[in-house]
Amino acid sequence: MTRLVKKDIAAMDKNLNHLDRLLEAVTGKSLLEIGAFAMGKALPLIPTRIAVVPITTGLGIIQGFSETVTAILVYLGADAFTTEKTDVRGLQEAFSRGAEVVFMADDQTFSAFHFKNGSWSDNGDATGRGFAAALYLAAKAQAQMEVLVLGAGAVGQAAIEFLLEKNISVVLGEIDQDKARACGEKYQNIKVAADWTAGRYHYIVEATPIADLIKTKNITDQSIIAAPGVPFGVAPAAAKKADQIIHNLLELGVATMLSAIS
Ligand code: 2YH
Repeated sequence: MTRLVKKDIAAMDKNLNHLDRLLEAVTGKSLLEIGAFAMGKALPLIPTRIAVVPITTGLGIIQGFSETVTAILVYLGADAFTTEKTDVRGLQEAFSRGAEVVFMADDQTFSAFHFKNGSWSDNGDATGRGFAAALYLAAKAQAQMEVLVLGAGAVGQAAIEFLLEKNISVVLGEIDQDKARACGEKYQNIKVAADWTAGRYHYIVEATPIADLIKTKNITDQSIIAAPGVPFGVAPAAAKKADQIIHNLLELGVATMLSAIS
């Protein structure tokens, strides 16, 4: 799993409005509306007080990570703050300042927990659903649409689940044969592609950790690609050729997590 670095999140808080307008232009919905749609939630969400707790374990704090998550939540209308203390002291601070929800991430997992209503959300799941929802909206839910999901990890599987719930045909592209077989058995209504590279797919979710995986020959000029993968999985020339690219590193995942726990 790829860990975000400081430069991934630098200036993210200042670009939220720009990203929101961009998403609206492509999908017809705002960041929060996509997140709510991904989770089948109605807006406005039930208000709650949220703390984001920095976690020092493993490789430690990513400078600006918690503050950026807080900025995204505040942008989305939530009452959110970053705790001054970290780890268990940070949790104490969260509760002593009246938080009902805690967002926190270590090197593997980024989760949100609602300690009052008992719900919780994993960033990988939320990201997969959020990007699949954005793609579905951008494609205007074309009848007969078929989506190529690249990657059978947590993000890819969550995307598959969302698309199957919407009765969309899913084709999985996964380089690891064992993973591909296991995923094909888990979701019996999907096809597993023997070769996805011929460029016949208009709608793609790129959920692998492979940089520049998608090349120009793999897509059409009508392709819409939702690319939550880190690093970015679309080669520069392919990104230019595609009709639309939906890509952001944290924002849509956080919006979907907020919707999930509300
Ligand atoms: O970036 C990450 C992991 N790759 C989890 C991603 C889950 N999809 N973690 C962030 C670590 C943050 C750090 N512990 C902090 O600053 O609190």
